[in-house]
Amino acid sequence: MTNNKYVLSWIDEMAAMTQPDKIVWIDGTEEQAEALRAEACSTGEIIKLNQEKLPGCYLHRTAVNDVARVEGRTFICTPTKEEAGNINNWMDPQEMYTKLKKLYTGAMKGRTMYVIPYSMGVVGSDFAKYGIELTDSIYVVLNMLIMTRVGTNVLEALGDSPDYIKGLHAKADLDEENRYIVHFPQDNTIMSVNSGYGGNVLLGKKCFALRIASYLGRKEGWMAEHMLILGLENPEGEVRYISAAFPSACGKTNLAMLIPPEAFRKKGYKVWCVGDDIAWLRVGKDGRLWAVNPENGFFGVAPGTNEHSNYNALATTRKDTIFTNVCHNLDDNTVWWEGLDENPPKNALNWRGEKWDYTKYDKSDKVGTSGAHPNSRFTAKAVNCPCISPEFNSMAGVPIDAIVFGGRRAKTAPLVYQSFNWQHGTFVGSIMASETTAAAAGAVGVVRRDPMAMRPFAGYNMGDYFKHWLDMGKNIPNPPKIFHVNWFRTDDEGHFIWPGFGDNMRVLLWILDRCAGAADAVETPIGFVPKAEDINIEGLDIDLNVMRELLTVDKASWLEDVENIKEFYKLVGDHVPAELQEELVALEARLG
Ligand code: GTP
Ligand code: SPV
Ligand code: MN
Repeated sequence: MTNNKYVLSWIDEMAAMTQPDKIVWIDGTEEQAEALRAEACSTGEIIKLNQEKLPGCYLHRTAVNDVARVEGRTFICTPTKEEAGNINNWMDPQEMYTKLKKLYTGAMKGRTMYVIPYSMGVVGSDFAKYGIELTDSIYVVLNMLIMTRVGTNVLEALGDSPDYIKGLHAKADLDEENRYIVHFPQDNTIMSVNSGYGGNVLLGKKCFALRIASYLGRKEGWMAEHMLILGLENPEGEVRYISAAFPSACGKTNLAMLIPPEAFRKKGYKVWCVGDDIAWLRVGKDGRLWAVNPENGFFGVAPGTNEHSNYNALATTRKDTIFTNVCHNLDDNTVWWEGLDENPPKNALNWRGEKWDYTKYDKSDKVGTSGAHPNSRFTAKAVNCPCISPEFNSMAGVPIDAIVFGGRRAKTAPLVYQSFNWQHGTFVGSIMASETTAAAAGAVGVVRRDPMAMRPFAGYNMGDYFKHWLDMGKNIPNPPKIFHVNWFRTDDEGHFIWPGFGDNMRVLLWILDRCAGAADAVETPIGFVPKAEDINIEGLDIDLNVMRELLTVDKASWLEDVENIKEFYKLVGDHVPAELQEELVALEARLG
């Protein structure tokens, strides 16, 4: 398929180590994909679902101990620990290569090694970067075919160049103790072993498009961010673009595909989805910041997705979709998850593949008693999304008016606020915090600082990453305005106060009005907050008092946060830029 000597010699070397029985090149054709699906069905790796109700759809279950990203086992192996920083796990590259070699040696005996040439971004575009993933998992191949642009045209575009990202994945024996997700930024190399779950093994996604790409972006003057990209069309037919960084399972897919509330829909407002997880951003010739979504599909959270919360995501999954760790309805061979509807299947298998009794479901023990795993996912094609943006395949991307940060905060963070300027906006991103979710292994619901939603994904020192944000600001003549949102404030009973989902559009409108200089705001110690009456609540069962509550800036809890931020900056270490330390001092002073 290629004469590229860099590619061929690397594959030879990896095959000599892992010792597969055979090597199969993935060419991107439907014939080959269909043959692989049939093979995976014959071994039970995937299950063919009801083809009348869900054409082209399959179910896969991962191992029970392998259901989320494993941040504790994810490493950035730069020559010095300082380059990786205190937030990343680090090991000396040679030591890590030696350790991994033992785990990979013979790992593909009796198995097939698939060679997946793929592109992140439209093949041939200025933004595009190419990768080759070697894997012994058909599930990975089928997911990569949806999530990235795969095929022989990638090899043609690469030509004789050594400029591609090497990715080696072996399932090995799925041993948790020897699970490693490792990045060697200086070698353009990713190595993943002993996992079969999404973000650990679809190496184009978090490993390449965020960790390696963020490293390359700093070197080359662009940014790789954990951001959705959406276009909001007004009744005049003008589309403005917003990118937003929320941590894992905090609402990116939902916001990216939102359907405006009825009153707005009738007036002609519409949201177009460009991307739901990753944005690559570059300064355009016009001096604005331009974004592309390097992915080609969605790896979305299933639980909570339904006709009302996210109609477009649900519609996207009605064909050509791989479901992972959801509940299997045996009566009609379809899938189900908590929050899909009020009718849990009576005759079903849970995400572990065991007979499931829906009457035993206990919300406080989702992993133990739910039908679907809380981090169960769908892999679906972007082209199948009813609101996919006409700009999705654009070579140039879309110009960004507003960057939005956000997290899950029961208290403290108001519904929305605007930063004073780029530097302060970078500070606002750097102090982001959110309650942890099931997307990563570990405790759920614990507040932790997650700067720019990149804590698990920055491929180098977090302090240098902050510096890169500040530097980018100086190089964008007409930068986006920076905001922060929080859909997750709760009342004393723990209920969300803000309705969220489609109604989040009301907040986006205020944001775009601010960008256009058309909305008012109140200056507070943390930034500009809307006046309660400036968020359009037409048709909502919420009054101005509730809006005021959602928008309050409680000084005492912010001062508590300041203490926590100081600790966090200490943890990040001495690479935190002086400008951000000054912003922190200024915030504390304004809070009095
Ligand atoms: P990753 O794919 O892990 O990066 O997640 P994501 O950021 O795309 O999150 P997603 O949109 O899949 O939402 C995760 C969970 O949050 C789902 O269970 C949603 O139903 C829920 N959620 C999303 N938006 C809102 C909102 O506005 N309000 C509330 N209360 N819940 C929301
Ligand atoms: C996330 O955890 O942010 C995801 C899912 O988008 S994964 O691909 O597993 O990282
Ligand atoms: Mn994500």
